[in-house]
Amino acid sequence: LRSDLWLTSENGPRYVQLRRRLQEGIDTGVLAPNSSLPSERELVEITELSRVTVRKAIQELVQEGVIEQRQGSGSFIRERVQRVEQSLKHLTSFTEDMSSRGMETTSKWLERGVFAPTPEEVTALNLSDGEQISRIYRLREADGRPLALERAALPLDILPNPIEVTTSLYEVLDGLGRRPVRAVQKISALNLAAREAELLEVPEGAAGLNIERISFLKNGRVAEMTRSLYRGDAYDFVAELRL
Ligand code: 16G
Repeated sequence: LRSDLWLTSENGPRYVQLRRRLQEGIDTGVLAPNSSLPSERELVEITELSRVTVRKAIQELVQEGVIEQRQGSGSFIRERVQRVEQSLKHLTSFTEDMSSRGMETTSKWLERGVFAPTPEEVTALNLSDGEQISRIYRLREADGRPLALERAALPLDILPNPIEVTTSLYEVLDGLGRRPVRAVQKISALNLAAREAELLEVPEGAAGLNIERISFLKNGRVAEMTRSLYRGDAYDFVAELRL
């Protein structure tokens, strides 16, 4: 890490160079997951950079979720999640997506019941004044690791009793003969707010994907509007394009 060995030959601010050096150490396994990072003071001594520079490099790595600061015991290299490659071709459920990868789905329930819709749900689901919806809000985990927060709204004639959903929503809809056959999905980027970040076990402000799915039955009736927040460090969405 000695800065006289690298500082002069590289471009960019010093904290960026240091961050790059630390990232390289992590990528090559010199700094292993769960091991502790040298303290700020030690890094200042080794690199002979200023405390401000060292702190800034560390802050950025914390922000990116590469390292984690634990109260009173310093900074640690976070274990990296295995990224999930998700095709944007088929209308599948979370449970199906995970089981096709040999992973088991579990959910932590945040809300499940009949509630008033949000204004955007009223529009998306073509609801009439005062009409309520079945709400399903859960933290979705694969092999025990949190990957997404999903808040679904369904018209009551599509899903009259949300309590019936104990594992897979699409399985329940299938049983009712109302499995969606088509969906429109919109994906945008966002920084996760404190509460969502905590549930997804990433630092506040970490990158997330905001995915909105509106799905339809065979007869064209809208079946579901689901807003999902996916961990940005866990997903690659893949679409095949043809001329
Ligand atoms: C997927 C869908 C979500 C659907 C859920 C059903 C996305 C972005 N969203 O997560 O709209 O409600 O699957 O999953 O893919 P389940 O049948 O496992 O409950």
